[in-house]
Amino acid sequence: MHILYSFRRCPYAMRARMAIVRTEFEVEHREVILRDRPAHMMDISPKGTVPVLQLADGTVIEESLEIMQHVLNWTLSSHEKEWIDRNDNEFKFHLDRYKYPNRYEDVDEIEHREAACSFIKSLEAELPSGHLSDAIFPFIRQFANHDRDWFDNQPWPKVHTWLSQQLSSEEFGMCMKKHKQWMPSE
Ligand SMILES: N[C@@H](CCC(=O)N[C@@H](CS)C(=O)NCC(=O)O)C(=O)O
Repeated sequence: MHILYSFRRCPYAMRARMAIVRTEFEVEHREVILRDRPAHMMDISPKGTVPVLQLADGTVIEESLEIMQHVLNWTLSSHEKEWIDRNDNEFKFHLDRYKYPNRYEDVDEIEHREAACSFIKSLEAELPSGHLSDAIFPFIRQFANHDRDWFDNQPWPKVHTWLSQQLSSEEFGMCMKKHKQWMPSE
């Protein structure tokens, strides 16, 4: 059996789980609490981030995008790479500083919210679809949830519809199923 170490609210883990749900790839789901990471997970992936997929043959895949690519048999086009690169670097940088300004020195959360908007405006002009959409929407969900009233009042009708379609999908519901913390004795 393949093993997936995951954390429910992590957007990287969400994108990996979306790929798994879409393909009915079977895994043993091991829910992780980040401050109490299982020794086996740390042994196979010392960098300590989730998600981590260990295939039945022992191969370890410890990057969410690589998990998606493996599960979906997905080869990224250069266009998809550019989008994901912007999401994972530019947008995530501003998202973290908007959500958690106290974790950084001299950070103005509103400036970072403004900077993050440039990515959302690009999405509004060209919505992603398919696997690319699954790779990106968990991060937009986080951004939206931080101040839902503000987000809902922005002039982004296409992004609003796209996000709510993703969030109300059966697949997302499956991917957000609750699991209790995995214990090595299980
Ligand atoms: N590049 C990694 C990033 C994964 C990541 O940063 N996950 C966060 C949770 S959302 C994590 O495990 N953080 C734990 C830590 O940094 O100690 C991926 O795409 O899988």
